[in-house]
Amino acid sequence: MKRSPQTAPGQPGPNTAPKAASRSTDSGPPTTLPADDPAAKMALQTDHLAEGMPFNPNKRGEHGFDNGVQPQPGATVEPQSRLPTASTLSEENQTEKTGGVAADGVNWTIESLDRVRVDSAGQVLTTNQGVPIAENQNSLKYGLRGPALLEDFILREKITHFDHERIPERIVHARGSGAHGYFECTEALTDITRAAPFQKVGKVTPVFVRFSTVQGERGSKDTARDVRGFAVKFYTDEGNWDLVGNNMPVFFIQDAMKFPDLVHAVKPEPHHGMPQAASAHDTFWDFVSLMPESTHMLMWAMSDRGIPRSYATMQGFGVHTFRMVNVEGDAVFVKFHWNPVYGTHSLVWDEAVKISGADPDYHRRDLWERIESGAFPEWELGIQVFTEEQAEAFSFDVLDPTKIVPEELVPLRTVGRLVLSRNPDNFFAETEQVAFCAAHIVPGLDFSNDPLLAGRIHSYVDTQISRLGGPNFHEIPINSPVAPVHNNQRDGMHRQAIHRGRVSYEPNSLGGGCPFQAGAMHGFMSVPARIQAKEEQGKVRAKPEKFADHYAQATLFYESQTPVEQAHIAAAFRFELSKVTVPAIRERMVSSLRNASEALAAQVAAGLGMQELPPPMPRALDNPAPPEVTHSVALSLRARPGDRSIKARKVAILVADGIVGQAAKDVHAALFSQGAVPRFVGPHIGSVKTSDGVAIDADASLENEPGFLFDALVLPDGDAGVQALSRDGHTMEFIRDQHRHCKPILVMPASQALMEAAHVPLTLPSGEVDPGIVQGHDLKAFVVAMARHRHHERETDPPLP
Ligand code: HDE
Repeated sequence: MKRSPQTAPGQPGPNTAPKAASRSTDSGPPTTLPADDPAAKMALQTDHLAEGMPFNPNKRGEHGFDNGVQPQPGATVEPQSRLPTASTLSEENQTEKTGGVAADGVNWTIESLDRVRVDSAGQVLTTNQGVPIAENQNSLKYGLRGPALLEDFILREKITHFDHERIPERIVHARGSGAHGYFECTEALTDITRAAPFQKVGKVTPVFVRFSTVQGERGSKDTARDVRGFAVKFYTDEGNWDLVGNNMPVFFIQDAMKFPDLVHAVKPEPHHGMPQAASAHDTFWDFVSLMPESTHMLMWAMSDRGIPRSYATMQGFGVHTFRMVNVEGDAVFVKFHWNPVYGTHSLVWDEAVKISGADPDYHRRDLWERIESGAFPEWELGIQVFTEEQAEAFSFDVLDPTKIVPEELVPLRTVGRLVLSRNPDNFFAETEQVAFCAAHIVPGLDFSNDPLLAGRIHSYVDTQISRLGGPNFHEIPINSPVAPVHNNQRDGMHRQAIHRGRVSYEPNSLGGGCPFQAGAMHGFMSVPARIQAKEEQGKVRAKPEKFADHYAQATLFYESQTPVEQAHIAAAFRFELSKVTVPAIRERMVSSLRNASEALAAQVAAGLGMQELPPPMPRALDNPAPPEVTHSVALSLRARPGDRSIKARKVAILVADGIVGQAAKDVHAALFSQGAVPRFVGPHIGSVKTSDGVAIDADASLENEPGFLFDALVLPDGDAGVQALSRDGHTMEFIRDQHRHCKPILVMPASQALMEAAHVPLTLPSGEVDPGIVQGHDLKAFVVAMARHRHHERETDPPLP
């Protein structure tokens, strides 16, 4: 890997100042950032670049015959540095693993992408054949007012390429966002696997990660209630390993045979194409209520896990049971878990609904901004390792993807960490064209016989062939391994490799026998996994007996939630089923829920106005084995609060003419220094006349960034300012939403009046002190309140009037 001359690998670069995340991709100049901050520099230099061209000086010259035959070169402005013309700040950010500021055109993470990065700064416009284009404003015509000419190859090339700019979106997981980073091994696993990333403590493997929703189309909202994809491509020394997982550890179905049915049921209904990015409709609930094995997954999807606050605050899971294999060929079973360092945090439903309107890119923006500001998302990799013999004894079947292995039964071992440290340069080239595949594993890993996994092993390559236009999608830079590729596969659409020689078969002598098979020591080996011959092991379409227990782990999940989480699950079922137009489907679902939890079923039924509960659904298994674990703390989101920092959390500081400027600035500086993202929000963007003459520029307005987009709220001091704010209905909505969504609020003395005007109580419904509302100027207490994220004790269902 190339390194910048200033910095040795692994050493912090010159750019060591902590980059608190006070940057935003939306509204307002970040005038409050220190001038040496890369984000501030980029904003300032971008502004200068734009200023350098106050109008289009070529416009006049586009008219008339004489101008037409003598076009002028386009106007250009020299950027002050490479910053304003780069896609991202990533090369300015340093991490202890990837070193300091990268040299021009160098990625710290995946060097193999460098050869295809294009930087047009200072370059002349050309056709795809590299021919310089003299004039890019008009098509070629016969005379100024005459017909356009077919010979205009420049126009035709441009339009033809444009006509084919879109490619088919993914069948599922169409909506997604990705980032580069690295995986670092923190515990060597040589005893159980020869997989390259786990061979040495400190070993770094580059990765590309794509997060996604499942149901919605490519342009759909980020905050839909849905499962999230969590797909990690490891560019290992021995080829690419894709761990294509989700943010929930189980799935709706047990066999690949049912996947098209599930997806058809959850996607928009085929007659009218509605609803978009939502499971709250007839066909989904019709299907799942006829498939009781989905009950466990429904619990997860209806929990707050279905509406994460951020990709950085959700867990990831490999879902299926996999195998690890050591050099001796001994295999163990393994489950993969990604645990976020920032903790597991979610939205509340009302907030998710509102965000989807105000900012459909909420998660995409959040991921981008975290990485640009250096608040890199990070996860620990935990594994659960168990033997085939142990698995035999479990009450459930480890091949069943609707079952977890409780952490109380097989504890988690933390063996590495994943850090996302670089945004893609180009969304299409990287995030859209990345092709994950459940079949991509490397020596030292292997599959289990999970029948859902088996279908996936086939499916992913197949879908890429039509989505990415042929069998050579592995050569698209984002997909190509850093390990060298040598085989006798040839030709096909869009082939990049230029193979030398005349040999494309094996065995051969004309190529000296190369490329030759690697053999057991170096090559990928499947675990023989011999099954003792049994009479019933002929060809069969059926499931193993233990798969028939559909409810024990649904019950385990529900019983392991805190009361607040349980209430949210009930509310989600109520909401989703209330959207179902067929009463019999609602009843069927409630009858199934009775087998998982009578209390939940009763609450849901009451919420749906059912007079009486339907009888419990008949079970597929009369006497399931008693579960080993009946309560698992790890299943609650509360079990992983994270590092309790306030890093990357967005805080609105309301401002208006007449507020006390210094107090607002002090809060801003204090929050900024702890890595939060404070933003001044006023009735309009731009300058605010404070009572003490301290200059403040509002970054955002009450209108363009409503309250529910922020994690916390600061209400200012200064009577005149408070009065101005209280005359604006937006302020009232802002405060009410913050309160309703259980977020921390700092109320400076004059703003008591704002709370009153918004009819927002300073105490809890019980009359006790609301720990999420901090009065006065007590910033320390406010930061403590923020570290808790939300104050659910404030919540009522329905919300306060
Ligand atoms: Fe996928 N899945 N899936 N899936 N899946 C796809 O591949 C499929 C399943 C998952 O960010 C598709 O490239 C079948 C489970 C993620 O690009 C497709 C079955 C889990 C992503 C496909 C499953 C996943 C996909 C669509 C049942 C969690 C997005 C486009 C046998 C462990 C990856 C594509 C990205 C994408 C098929 C079930 C996760 C059609 C047939 C279970 C995260 O190939």
